Amino acid sequence: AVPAPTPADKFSFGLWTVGWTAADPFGAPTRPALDVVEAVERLAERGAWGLTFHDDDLFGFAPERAHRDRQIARLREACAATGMTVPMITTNLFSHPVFKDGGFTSNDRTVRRLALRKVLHNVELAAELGARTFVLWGGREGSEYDSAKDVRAALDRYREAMDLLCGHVLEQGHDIRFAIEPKPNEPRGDILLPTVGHALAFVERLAHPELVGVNPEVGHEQMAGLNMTHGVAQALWAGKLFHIDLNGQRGIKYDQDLVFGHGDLLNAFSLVDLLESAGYDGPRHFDYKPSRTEDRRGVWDSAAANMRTYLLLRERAAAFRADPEVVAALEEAGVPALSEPTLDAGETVADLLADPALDAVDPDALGRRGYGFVRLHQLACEHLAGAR
Ligand code: GLO
Ligand code: NI
Ligand code: NI
Ligand code: NI
Repeated sequence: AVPAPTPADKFSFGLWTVGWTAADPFGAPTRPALDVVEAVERLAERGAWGLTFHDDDLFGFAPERAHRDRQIARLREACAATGMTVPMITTNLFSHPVFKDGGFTSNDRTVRRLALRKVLHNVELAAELGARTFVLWGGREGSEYDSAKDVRAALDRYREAMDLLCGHVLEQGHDIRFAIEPKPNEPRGDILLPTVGHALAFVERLAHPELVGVNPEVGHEQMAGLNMTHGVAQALWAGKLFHIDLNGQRGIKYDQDLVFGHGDLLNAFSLVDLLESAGYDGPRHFDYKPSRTEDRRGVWDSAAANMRTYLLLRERAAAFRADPEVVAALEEAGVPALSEPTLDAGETVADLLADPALDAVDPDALGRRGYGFVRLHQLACEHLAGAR
């Protein structure tokens, strides 16, 4: 039986995901617009915990004051009635033509100032709604032509923007942290901060690195041919996994935004295993798109599918970890042994260089060691396939 999602699982969805009307570069929308109240109600019925949104998703670009207030009030009422939360919000710096060369890093200074003002307004909204995480996806920060962007200057401007935002949040006393969402390309030919690793390195150069982490997305790492689980592990290691975008992607191609697990299922399995065993307690946020072929029912079926897949993988990962054969195979593979420091406590370089035990080692014999990784992985596959 598939476990039923509950708010304790902390599943959240972007309003732009279930609300996507499925217009793509080659075709018109296939579904009508979705109202925010319906989104909150339908998601709550299915056991979700949170709704996230871009400013433009809820009240459009440059809204009339009354319309903006009304939409925020309707969202608040729907949340109060259903128990749904708004754990994260984000700003759209990519749809309007003004941002065609970027927001924080547009070559046009006035555009950069407009972008900053738009984000500052939405940071205030985040604080009002009690959202603890503010995601920044710089989809238009980048270029198609190397000569068109001074990347070092662009990174200076990116840093300037982040330092300003962090300074503002500290000054206002808001309980908000920023999470940068890397993506290698699409819509720009090359996007700045293309992978988790690039973003982590950037964060260390900021004035307030403690306020900035990452929001890795499954499909974005996989579009770059990278291993999402490894990227997330490094983010956790750095204390920087502030948020996560779960979805599915099949290889190096356009951004598919499939349901979580509908791409590389084995990588999804190791990702859930990692999140659960590392004690990640942030939102499990789905950033997917109900495929263009789907009608309203398909939208809600696909929303539920994300949560079902996560919960099934969580169950399968727990069974994998509890299986004595797996425990033995992990031991044989040396997986737990990697946690032991390579030098003894207090051991020096001189001690290591003079270690008689190392003189006695036969490297050829050591080189014949089998690690049993394939057998271990097969055990994972069998658990995933429900055979154990
Ligand atoms: C697009 C991104 C986008 C972000 C969103 C949150 O590929 O995944 O959906 O997650 O703008 O800032
Ligand atoms: Ni994405
Ligand atoms: Ni995507
Ligand atoms: Ni995303």
